[in-house]
Amino acid sequence: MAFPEGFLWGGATAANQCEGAWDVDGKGPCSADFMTQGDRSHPREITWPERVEGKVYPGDIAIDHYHRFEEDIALFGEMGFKTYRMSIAWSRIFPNGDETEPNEAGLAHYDAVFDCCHKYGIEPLVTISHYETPMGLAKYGSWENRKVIDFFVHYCDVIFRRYKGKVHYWLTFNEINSMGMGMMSCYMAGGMDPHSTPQQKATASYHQFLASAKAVQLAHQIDPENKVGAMYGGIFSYPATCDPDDVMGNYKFMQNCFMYPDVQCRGAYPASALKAYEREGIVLPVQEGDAELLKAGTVDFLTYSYYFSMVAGKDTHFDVDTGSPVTGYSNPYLETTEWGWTIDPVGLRYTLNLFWDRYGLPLMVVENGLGVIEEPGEDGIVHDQYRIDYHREHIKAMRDAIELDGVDLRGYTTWGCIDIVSAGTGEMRKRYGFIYVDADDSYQGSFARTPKDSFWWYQRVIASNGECLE
Ligand code: BGP
Repeated sequence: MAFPEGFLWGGATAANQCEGAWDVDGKGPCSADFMTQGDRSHPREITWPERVEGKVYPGDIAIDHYHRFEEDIALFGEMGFKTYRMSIAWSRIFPNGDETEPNEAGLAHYDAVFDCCHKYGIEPLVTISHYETPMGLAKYGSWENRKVIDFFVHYCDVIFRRYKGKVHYWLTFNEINSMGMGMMSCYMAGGMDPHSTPQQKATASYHQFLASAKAVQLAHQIDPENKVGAMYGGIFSYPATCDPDDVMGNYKFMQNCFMYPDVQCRGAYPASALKAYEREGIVLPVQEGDAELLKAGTVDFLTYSYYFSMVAGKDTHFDVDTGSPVTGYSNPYLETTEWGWTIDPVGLRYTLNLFWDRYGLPLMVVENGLGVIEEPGEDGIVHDQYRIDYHREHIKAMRDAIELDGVDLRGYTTWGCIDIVSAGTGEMRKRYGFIYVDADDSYQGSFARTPKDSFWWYQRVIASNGECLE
């Protein structure tokens, strides 16, 4: 059998994209609550500090998972999930982020969620911060301020103690490299002002690294059974050609992206990143003891999202205004989704090898999936053979990485295992799920849940531990 016994098959969501109930039971406003709905041609707007009358904020209702989690988790159980990757909305526990006492209603909610998971034999895999920073922290400058580390660690301390024995797998920051990317990304990744400068983003990342390192140590102290992982947002690229300048351009691009897992997995900034900061005049706010802390707080495992691969080369650069990578190339060998994302299962095997060779840490693929516009057929069912094909090829790539390459891969959680709101565009109609949710982009509908064809297929995959892929 290629997949090891105990392989963690499952699915993934994030609180702000599925829960709704944005102001219920004492929850405070988080970054996602100020992001309007967009679509492929209109980016989402960030309206912080206001919520503008008449605009749609998709996270307000989302798929109402907050009130329907029992039904949803029962369906995950029916599929045979071994794990459910989800996030705790920080502002349900600390409404403004900086309180001393947690909000009991928020804590009780996740007690019920975790109990429900265990009822179905599902091990929760919890992201502590997934694009939902309490906006009460904006008055401090959010992650630019070192104080925010203490608020985050206090939040961790509370949830590690409260859920001891119920949760064993934690991820500190979703796609931690988002902080260094574009305007929307740094807001999503940490409630930062979208116009933050490269210096501000580098400072914020530095603080997130320290916070993550402290969280790792604390999790181990509170429960030696705890395992804490890093989560990298899957940016990977191939060289545009074998022109050495393209190969070098691609390498520099990847080096830049890998700074994030390097710090979390190796406990220090790579020399290339420090040199780049020096050239750009960026100064990290280093204090005594920080280097030791980063070393002592390396993660137990590395996870990442994988949707597509990119191409980079001598013309690749980071846009100076937005910080977004401009790779400047496309890949003629790959098809793309309706949202222009390349479909590249071989790239998944490639990246698993890359990370295994680079860090030698256990790996999990915690996001992978196909976002499409789809409607139920006349029989009321979504017949999503394309999604089955997509996942089958990616599972084969993981199988090859394990069986042929010896990669230590421990789990696979597909993104949006139930239809949820898209993070990038805010659309509901960009659907990834094995379960169809009857809600449209205006959040109208019955919200009924119906298994798609892929639901029964994934059930067979899990039951056979990845042997049966048809
Ligand atoms: C990742 C995020 C998720 C998620 C996914 C799919 O970057 O961690 O939150 O939503 O991408 O992206 P989208 O929702 O934009 O299709």
